[in-house]
Amino acid sequence: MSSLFPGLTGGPTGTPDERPALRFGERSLTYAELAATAGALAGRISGVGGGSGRVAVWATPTLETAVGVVAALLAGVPAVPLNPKSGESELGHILKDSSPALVLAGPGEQLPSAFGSLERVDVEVGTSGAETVPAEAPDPKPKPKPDLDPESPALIVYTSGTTGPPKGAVIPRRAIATTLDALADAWQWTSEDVLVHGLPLFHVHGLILGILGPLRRGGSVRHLGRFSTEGVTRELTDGATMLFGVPTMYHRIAETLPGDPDLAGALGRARLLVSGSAALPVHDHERITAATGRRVVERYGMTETLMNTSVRADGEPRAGTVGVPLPGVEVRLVEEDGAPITAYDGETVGEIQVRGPNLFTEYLNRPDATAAAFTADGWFRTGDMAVRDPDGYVRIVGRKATDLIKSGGYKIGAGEIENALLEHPGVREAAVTGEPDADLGERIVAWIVPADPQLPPDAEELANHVAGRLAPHKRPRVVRYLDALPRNDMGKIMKRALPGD
Ligand code: MCA
Ligand code: AMP
Repeated sequence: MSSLFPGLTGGPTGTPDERPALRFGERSLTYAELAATAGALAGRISGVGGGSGRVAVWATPTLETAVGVVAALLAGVPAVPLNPKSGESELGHILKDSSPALVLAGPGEQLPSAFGSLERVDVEVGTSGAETVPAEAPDPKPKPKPDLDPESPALIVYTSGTTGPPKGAVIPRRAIATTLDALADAWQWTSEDVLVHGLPLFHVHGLILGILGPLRRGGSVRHLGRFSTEGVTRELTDGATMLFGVPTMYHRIAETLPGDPDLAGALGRARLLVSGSAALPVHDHERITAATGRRVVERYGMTETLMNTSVRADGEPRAGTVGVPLPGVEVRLVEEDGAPITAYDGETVGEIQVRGPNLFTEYLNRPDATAAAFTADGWFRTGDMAVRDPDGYVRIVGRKATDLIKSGGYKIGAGEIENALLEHPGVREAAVTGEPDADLGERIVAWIVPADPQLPPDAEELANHVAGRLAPHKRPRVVRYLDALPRNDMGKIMKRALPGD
């Protein structure tokens, strides 16, 4: 397989040059600088020992994270991006499950005690021209290891299920290359494009699409560090051509637009505005189009499948749909019993199943879960429910599992939050649901039976408890107290019977 990044390793675009590759705030790297910096680090971590041969990456929204991941990919060493706000129990689980040989982190980063004595390698990134080229890397064109199998693991990305702790989706090099090339076709994405976004770098959206995407195209990315409408305005006014975001970000844009003509002007200049990770409500689509004259394009993906469908840049934009299957991706809808649905009638609802080179390989250490996720003939069961319009546009209408919550574009399993809540001494019983939220899509609601009804733990305490164990985005935003949870004859909690749910 050819290199993941022809612009870094030589190829049709030639030797790495002075074109911009990455920019985070005031700090940036050209292709030549990135090739030298990541190439030197790749040499250092190539063939890491320690059993698994994997490296963890402390995935802050920084240049160091991008360089660390690129170095791992150049070295052919699987990288495990870690949410730097992971709580102790989630981080402990991921480190135990993925058993990295070392962790890559920015020089100033304080790592939590969960890392124990794990070897740490600082990602040193100078950003002023010649200083960035380490002496030991005279060749400005790092050679990818020649024996890199397209099926070999590139990244292990942790994703929540309905119950239990997150699972590590093993994403091969082949999936990254094919998904990014399919998106290039759908979006007419080229080396001329300058992407702006403020997405986290420990998930597929921000890392694979948002960092590796521009680098594979030979274009550039400007990361905002943290999403803000001001940052979007600044970068789109200053030459950026594309914006990626989750619906919460577009909702905040839609809310800001009426009083912010500069933001409207900046969005109006963009070549492509893309939303994904959750459904963008039609109302937000409409408000953005009314204020800017531009339509937001939605694409549909998953950690396990990377990208499946998209509204094409050269296709008819249609709010409320996720477009058509990407080149090379087979998408079908099936009945409850697995029978394929042949209707393209905009009405018949079925589960989306996907097959193609964009798929992950397996869940790390979870052959049971991997087997359950695929049909006998290799279709991946997404759990998303959809209909298809007569011209093939897919409309997602819901999700099979009520125990999966999408909040701010993050997938969150009800079970892992319930388990965390049950570890609080003031909680006797707990159930977690998602309820509609204009900003987050869904907000996490915790239903609690307190151990002592006279002294129930307050909402802030429970939110902090969950944030500290799992991650802040998994904390309940609302806590409701009950005397008992509704249960069926088998003792199973009946979430649909919760008041107001
Ligand atoms: C609040 N904070 C706390 C607590 N409460 N920290 C500790 N303990 C607490 N109790 C902190 C937060 O960490 C955060 O810190 C700040 O307060 C604000 O938190 P919050 O209100 O939760 O966040 P927000 O700023 O409102 O975030 C909205 C957001 C975010 C920016 C849209 O949800 C986001 O980045 N979403 C992106 C999700 C994503 O990338 N999903 C892709 C996966 P601080 O201020 O330091 O930040 S899906 C995927 O990859 C598939 C393939 C796909 O299709 O794309
Ligand atoms: P994750 O497991 O975090 O990768 O999230 C994947 C899930 O996000 C999918 O299974 C969908 O439920 C949801 N998703 C992603 N993109 C979209 C979209 N454009 N519209 C609706 N849901 C989406």
